[in-house]
Amino acid sequence: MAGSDRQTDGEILERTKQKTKNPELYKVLLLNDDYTTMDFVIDVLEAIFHKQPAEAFRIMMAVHTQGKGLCGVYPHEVAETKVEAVIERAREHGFPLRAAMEPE
Ligand code: TYC
Repeated sequence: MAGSDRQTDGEILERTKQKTKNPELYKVLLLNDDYTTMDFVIDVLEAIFHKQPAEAFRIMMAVHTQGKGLCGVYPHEVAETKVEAVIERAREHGFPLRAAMEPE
């Protein structure tokens, strides 16, 4: 019994050392299209990416003029959830707005 106690202690120490391993990060991008309104894109940037109004406007214009724009950098699961939230909100409003993720 004393032996297995020691082994359990060892595993816990090992886990403590590894728990801060960095998650892989992904960029979430918005893509331009000809049909989604500028106001709706700004709404998405404020509601889903928590941007202030001036920053939301800047990103929207970057997407509009350059084809795509960076909305944020997140761990894989968070990035996936953001992309799905954009597509779902756009679908609810009848817009074809698209989002994508790529490794940082
Ligand atoms: N190009 C759109 C328009 O002129 C606006 C727009 C901006 C659409 C950014 C999508 O991700 C986008 N109404």
